[in-house]
Amino acid sequence: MSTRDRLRIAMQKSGRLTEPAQDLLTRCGLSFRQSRDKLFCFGEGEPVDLLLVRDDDIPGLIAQGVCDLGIVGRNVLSEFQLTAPPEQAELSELRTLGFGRCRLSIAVPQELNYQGPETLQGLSIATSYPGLVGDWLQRRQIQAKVITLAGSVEIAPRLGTADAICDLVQSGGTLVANQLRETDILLESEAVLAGPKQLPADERGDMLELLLKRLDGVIQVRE
Ligand code: PRT
Ligand code: ZN
Repeated sequence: MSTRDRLRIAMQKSGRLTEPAQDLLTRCGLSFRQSRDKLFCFGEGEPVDLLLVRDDDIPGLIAQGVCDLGIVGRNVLSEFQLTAPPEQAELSELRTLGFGRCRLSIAVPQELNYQGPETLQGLSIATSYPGLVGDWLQRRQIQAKVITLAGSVEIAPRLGTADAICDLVQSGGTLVANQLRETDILLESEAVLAGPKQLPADERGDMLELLLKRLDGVIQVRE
């Protein structure tokens, strides 16, 4: 574990979680001076800095000790916990944050006669979450081929590259537009504050405790 006296929080640089995460930190009384390259934001007042990165990189940065905390979707955190080497996967959800709500679901072509997860036996499923899908299939003892795609998962069935998909769903509009039907929910997701199982025991730990207290106040007010 590196020795630093300032707390470092990783959050999404640009995407769905960026604005609500920034808003949350502001409500916790934190303010940041934006650096020119916009990757690192120095905290004014409190000893808390920000690292702005792709959401997928956040769990790894915490696991490596580059950052102390991260604001990230449970979907990304859970996938990391299932696929990272065991010594790196030791992360936990310190708080749920109440934004970025969505679900990770299986969806199949509307015309498929779906009669439950066993219908997926022998079929192929396109997803960006091979760890979560593999785990879900294994628990049900279903053998299906998991095809990992980085994006545009929802068009895979129409392209003929997969029989079904597993992707994030919010309104369901994307599924309907692609003639797909949601069948099973694997994970209910929202943004979470992620951290290591072992919290830092130095000054960073004190700041972290203070931040969690403020966060609880902010979350309570909103509920
Ligand atoms: O560049 P970077 O890697 O950081 O960004 P990203 O493109 O991977 O992430 P981004 O900004 O799209 O999403 C960040 C996080 O927001 C996700 O990891 C989820 O935790 C959360 N979130 C909440 C969502 C959605 N809702 C969502 N609807 N992430 C993605 N979607 C997509 C989904 O993949 C599908 O394509 O929206 C489409 C479905 O939406 P509906 O409303 O049509 O059902
Ligand atoms: Zn991403």
